[in-house]
Amino acid sequence: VHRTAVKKVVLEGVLDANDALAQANREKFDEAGTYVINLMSSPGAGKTSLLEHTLERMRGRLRLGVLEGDVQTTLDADRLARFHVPLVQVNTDPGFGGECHLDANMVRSGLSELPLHEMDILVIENVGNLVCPAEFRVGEDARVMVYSVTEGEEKPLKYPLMFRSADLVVVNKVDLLEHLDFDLEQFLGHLDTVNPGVERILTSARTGQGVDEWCSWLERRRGPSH
Ligand SMILES: Nc1nc2c(ncn2[C@@H]2O[C@H](COP(=O)(O)OP(=O)(O)OP(=O)(O)O)[C@@H](O)[C@H]2O)c(=O)[nH]1
Ligand SMILES: [Mg+2]
Repeated sequence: VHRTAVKKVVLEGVLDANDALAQANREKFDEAGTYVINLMSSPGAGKTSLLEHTLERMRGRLRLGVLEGDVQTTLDADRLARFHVPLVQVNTDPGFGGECHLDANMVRSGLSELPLHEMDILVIENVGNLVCPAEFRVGEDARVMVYSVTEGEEKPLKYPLMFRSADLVVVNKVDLLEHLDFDLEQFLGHLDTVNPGVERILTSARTGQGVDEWCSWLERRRGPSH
């Protein structure tokens, strides 16, 4: 019990420091008029695949930029380079000790590489992880969680913070539903248990299903004059 109490105090201190930096990021985004999405999921749910569709469809509609967060490699940024949008990769290892999430300070370090004033929307692709990213605000306007139907119906109950803190849940890989025992209604029921009525969009980054709806959501959220 004693050890738990000590750990909690330390974590609260870390989160307070993070919140102050998140607020500083927030002010930068507001000043530039950039709407910011924190895109989170477990590893491999389809964040980068969805971004590939998004950058393709949004060409000429809204000016997007991407901050890619990964423990290592520039593989995701390399996949997005062909869209020629402002793009920066932030690696949490070695620069930040291999953290399993982006925090406000790591995002701040990436912002110096991005022309915020030329961007209507910045998408921050967080490190693939269903726990840590939800604990750290980075100054975002909205949190979008990508969930893959291959992950199992019970995940909202087991990882409630991530599902509860999402403004939108993108339910991806629905093209695979016919091959799985996955019970979509049961999953949506669990989702409503932890985050009642949260917005949801069913997508497939394989077939493109739901991508238009997702892009419309983005445009609506950003609004005409952010
Ligand atoms: N069948 C199917 N496969 C998908 C879909 N979306 C993504 N994938 C595949 O899932 C794998 C992981 O996709 P990514 O887009 O790299 O996932 P991610 O969330 O960016 O992964 P990390 O950044 O490593 O956390 C790839 O092999 C994709 O081709 C989908 O809708 N349907
Ligand atoms: Mg990715």
